[in-house]
Amino acid sequence: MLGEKMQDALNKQLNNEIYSAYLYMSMSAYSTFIGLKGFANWFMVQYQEEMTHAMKFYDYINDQGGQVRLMALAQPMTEFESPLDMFEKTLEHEKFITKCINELVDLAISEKDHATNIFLQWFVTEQIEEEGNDNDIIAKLKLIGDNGNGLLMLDKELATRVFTPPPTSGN
Ligand code: OFO
Repeated sequence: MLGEKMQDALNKQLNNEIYSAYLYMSMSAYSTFIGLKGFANWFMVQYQEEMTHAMKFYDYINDQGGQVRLMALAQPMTEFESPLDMFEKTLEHEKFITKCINELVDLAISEKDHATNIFLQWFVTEQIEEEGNDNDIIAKLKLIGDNGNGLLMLDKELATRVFTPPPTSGN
């Protein structure tokens, strides 16, 4: 059973996760436009991952007898200065999501909602990986600098990323 406050906050995070998917789909489209198909693949896999995150919130709200309420999506950015700019914006966004997850945990604790607290722990761990992946790619892009060959090599590496669906339950 979800309290009204917790339900509203989980619905807001459902929207945040769908927005994340939308943002990465936009980055994938931009990558294709500038000829970086590997980057496009990486962001499209990220889009798929974010939709599974959204579905975890969707299923959890339903499983707890709550009401899913979908909201409007903000327009994502469609232009970027460079691949580095895209990943810096990705990291910035993931830091925002980490903050949102931490605030949800704080709320679950203050509401004494143990089930939601346990559900959220998967996301606490996931955010470490999300930020770590972005930091790794940013470090590589900084090393590459203006080197076109380096960029094409990284593009090849990012082309190998494959979507692996996470477990469907909250843990
Ligand atoms: Fe759902 O982790 Fe990124 O946003």
